[in-house]
Amino acid sequence: RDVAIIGVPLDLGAGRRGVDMGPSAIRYAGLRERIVALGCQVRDLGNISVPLAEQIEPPTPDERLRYLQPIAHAVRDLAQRVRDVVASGALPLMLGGDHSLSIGSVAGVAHNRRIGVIWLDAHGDYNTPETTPSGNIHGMGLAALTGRGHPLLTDVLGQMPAVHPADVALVGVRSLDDGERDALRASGVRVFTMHDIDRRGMASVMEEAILHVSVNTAGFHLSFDLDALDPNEAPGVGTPVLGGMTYREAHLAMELVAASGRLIGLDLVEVNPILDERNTTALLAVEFALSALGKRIY
Ligand code: DIR
Ligand code: MN
Ligand code: MN
Ligand code: MN
Repeated sequence: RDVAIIGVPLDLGAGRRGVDMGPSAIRYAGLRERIVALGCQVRDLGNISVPLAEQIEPPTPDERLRYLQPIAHAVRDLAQRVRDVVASGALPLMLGGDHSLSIGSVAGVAHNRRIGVIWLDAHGDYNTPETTPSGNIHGMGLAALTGRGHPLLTDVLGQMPAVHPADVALVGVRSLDDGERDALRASGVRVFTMHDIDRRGMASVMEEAILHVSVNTAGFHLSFDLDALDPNEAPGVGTPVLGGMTYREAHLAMELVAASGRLIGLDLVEVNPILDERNTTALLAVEFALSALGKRIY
């Protein structure tokens, strides 16, 4: 299997600075060598070029869509790169960066075909400019991909929506804004909260999620926000929420992803080295990537 790594040092979509250093931290944790050790051919395509908050003036022309223009530009760039990677037969692996980058990665993977999406997250990322409490675009990514939000975000590669809500599963949720919850309920997205994981166990939840996103699709993209994990295990994230997945649960989820044989793209996002402890969260991100790509101990 061929893997192409793309870094997206974007923090304009998040409320806190620092996730722009996520790609470096994940690379430093040994990502490339360790994927090579699995027997994959790996190309690191470097980073997408993204402006710094300090370079942009005025910072917020629209308080409900902070940094819309530079984010729209970055996700378009990314989507084109990802589309080319997919055409070359490789699996694109994105390193973030805030979760708004997935608007580009998923649009690229979904280009000219029907795909499923599994969105692992403490949050729904289903806000629109009308419902957002923060104006942060990283809280709007999944909504944009299913056709809700500003046209610069919903129509990245000329396919609207990039993904059908019925082909999406959201797993690990435990923090939703009020308007976001209503939109999600009406959307047709399949939602598995931490409550479902507690009651049913991760294996049952992930098996259903994988089946849901695999029916009549070319495969699924996994967008992994590291804040899906419990902050006690993954402290290096900008918006921690108590009550998250354990390392064991997330690891099992990745092994089920690998076993499905249907993974066609992977994002590892929201790693914030400023808030991390000795690169713990980046190291976890690498572990999860390896398991999702088929690493086995026996
Ligand atoms: C909150 C936080 N729902 C917002 N969102 C996210 O600002 O829209 N944090 N995604 O990671
Ligand atoms: Mn997210
Ligand atoms: Mn999140
Ligand atoms: Mn379905």
